[in-house]
Amino acid sequence: MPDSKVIILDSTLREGEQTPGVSFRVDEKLDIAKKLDEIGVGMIEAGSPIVSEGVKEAVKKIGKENLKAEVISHIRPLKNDIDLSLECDVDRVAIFIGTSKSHREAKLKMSKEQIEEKVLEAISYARDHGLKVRFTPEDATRTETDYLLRICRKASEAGADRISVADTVGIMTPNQMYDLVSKIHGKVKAELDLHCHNDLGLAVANSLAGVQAGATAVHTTVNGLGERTGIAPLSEVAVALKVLLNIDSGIKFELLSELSSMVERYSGVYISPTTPIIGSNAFSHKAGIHTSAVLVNPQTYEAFDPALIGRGRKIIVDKYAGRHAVKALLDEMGINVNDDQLNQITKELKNLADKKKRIEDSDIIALSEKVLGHKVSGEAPELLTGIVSIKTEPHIYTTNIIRRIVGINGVSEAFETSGDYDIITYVQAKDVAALNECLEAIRNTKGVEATTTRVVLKRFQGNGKLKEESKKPWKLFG
Ligand code: HCA
Ligand code: CU
Repeated sequence: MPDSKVIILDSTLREGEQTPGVSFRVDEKLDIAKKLDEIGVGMIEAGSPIVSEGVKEAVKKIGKENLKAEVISHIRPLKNDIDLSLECDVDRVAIFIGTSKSHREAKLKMSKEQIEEKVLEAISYARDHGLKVRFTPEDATRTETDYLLRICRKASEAGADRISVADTVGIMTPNQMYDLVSKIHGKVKAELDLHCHNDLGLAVANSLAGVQAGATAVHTTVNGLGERTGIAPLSEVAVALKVLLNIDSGIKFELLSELSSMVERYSGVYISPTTPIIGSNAFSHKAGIHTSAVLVNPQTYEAFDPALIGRGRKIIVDKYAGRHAVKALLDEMGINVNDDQLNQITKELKNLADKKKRIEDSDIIALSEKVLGHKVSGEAPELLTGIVSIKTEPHIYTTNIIRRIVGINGVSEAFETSGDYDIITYVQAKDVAALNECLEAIRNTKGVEATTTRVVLKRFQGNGKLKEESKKPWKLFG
C-alpha cells in the first residue's frame, strides 16, 4: 500500500457493479483493477465471490495479479463467504452486516447481541486463516450511537484493523459526519474508512468531513457508480483532498480522465459535460466577462489549475464571447486585426451565433476574410491530421454514433464503413494536445467501443478526376 495520508479504496468492481444496468466482464474487471493499481489506489474492493461464478473468477484473477493495492472481497459474516475469499487469494475481507434498527428488524430479524456474536465469530475465523479484516456496520449512520460504538470496539478488539463508517443511504450532513467519525475515532483503535452514498449529493462533502475528523480511507467508485445515485467519485475525492485540504492520496491525477473513459466504455454509463474534474466543460470559459478575466489571470474563474490533472483550459467563442476572447482566438490562428476590425468580427460573430449552434474555426476564418477583405487561410497555423478508425457497440445504431461524432470539435469528416471498423473519421487539430482532446471526446462518445488513430505524416493527392469530393476532407477550412 502506498505511504499516503489518506488511502483511496476503490469499489468500482463491487459497489460500482451494483449500478442498475452495469455488469463487467471478467477481462474488463481485470483491466480496471490494473488501471486502478497504476493510478495509485491503495485498496481495491474486487467483489463478493458468493454472487456468481463470474464474480468469483474475477476476484480470484485480481487476487492473483500481485497488485500493489490491497485486494478485498466484500462478504457477509459467514464461514462459507470467508472460505470462498481464501480460495481467491485476497489480502483482506470486508465483513458487513446491517446494524441499524430497521436492518435488524426488517431485514435480519436478529437482536443486537446476535449480530455482535456473528460478527465476532467471523472476524476470529478470518483472522485465524491469515486474512486482514475490515468490519462494516451497514447503515452505521442510522445505528444507535452507543450500540455502534460497542460493536465497533469489540470488532476492533477481535482483530478488525479497519472499520467502515457506512452512510448507506447518504443521509448525513458534513457536520454530522464530522461529529460521528470524531466519536468513533476517539473510542476505537481500528483505522476508519468512509463509505458515503450520494443520495442527497453530499457524498464528497461528507467524505472530506470524515477525513477531517480522523478517518484514513475513503471509498470511491470511478464516475461515482453504485447503488441508486452511487458513492463519492474517485476523481472528485482525490482532487478535493489535495486542493482543499492539501492531503495526498497517492493518486496520479493525470490518469483520471483515461480511467474514467475506460469505465464509461465498460459500464455504458457516461458522465455529463458538467461533471467536476473530468467533465468536458470543467475548464471551459464562455461568458465574455469570464473569458476576458481568465485571459488576464485564470485564477479569476478557476478553482484550481487544470494542469494539476494534465488538462488545459478552453475559451469558448460564440455569442457570449467578448472582444478579448475573439482576439485571443484570432492571435492563436495568426490573424492580425486592428481594433475596428476586431469589433466588427465580434459583432458579426454574435449575429452568426444567434443562428448557428456551434461556431467552428472555419466560421472565424470566413468572418475575418469578409471583414479584412482578403484571404487569411494562408496565415492559419498548420494543422495536425489524424485518421481515426472506430469500432462501435453492436446494440447502438452506427448512424446515431456518427451524428454525435461529427459534432465534436476538430472532426472534419466521418464515414460509415464496411470491414474491420464501422466508422472512419478525419480529425484536424492545431497541436498534439488539441488532437488528444478531440480523440478523447471521440472515445467518450456513447457507443464507441474502441479506436485506432493514425497521424498523417505526408499527404499525396491522386488526380481526383473521378471523385471531386474526395479533396474535401483535406481542405483545412470551410
Ligand atoms: C451494500 C453495503 C454497503 C457496504 C459499505 C461498506 C453500504 O451496498 O451492500 O462495506 O463499507 O453502502 O452500506 O455498500
Ligand atoms: Cu454502499
